[in-house]
Amino acid sequence: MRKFFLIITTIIFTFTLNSVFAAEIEVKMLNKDADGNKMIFEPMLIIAEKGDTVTFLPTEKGHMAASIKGMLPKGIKKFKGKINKPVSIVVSEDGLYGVKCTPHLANGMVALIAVGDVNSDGFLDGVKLPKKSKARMEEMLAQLAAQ
Ligand SMILES: [Cu+2]
Repeated sequence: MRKFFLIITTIIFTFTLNSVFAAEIEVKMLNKDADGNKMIFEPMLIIAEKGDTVTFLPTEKGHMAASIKGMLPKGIKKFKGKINKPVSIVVSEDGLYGVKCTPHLANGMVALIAVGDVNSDGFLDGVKLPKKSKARMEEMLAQLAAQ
């Protein structure tokens, strides 16, 4: 019986710790960043821990955030925010999460969330992206690999 209570206490403690340490990460959706890059998420590459919440904020008008088909870890449901509305996602699985602003996908408005130990091999395989978005994705994957 004592052992049972010890296990329960440990479980509760672990959950509490996770909720205390889970971070809230904010990403701005911008027409232009300080460096003059247009139609951009800031930050574009988001390094998160499992359990964190990533919120995309409509800092400037005309943007939204949605998951990109085929670019989510297994077990993560697709998501889609509305234009000019914030949208949050809890990153509850390790892996890479591809995010887009649908109206500005052709302008390269994509973001990448990396959670835990990430293997980016083949991440872009079979995914159709406009040239600018693909270039930014490749740039971020290279940044990740260099870490
Ligand atoms: Cu946009």
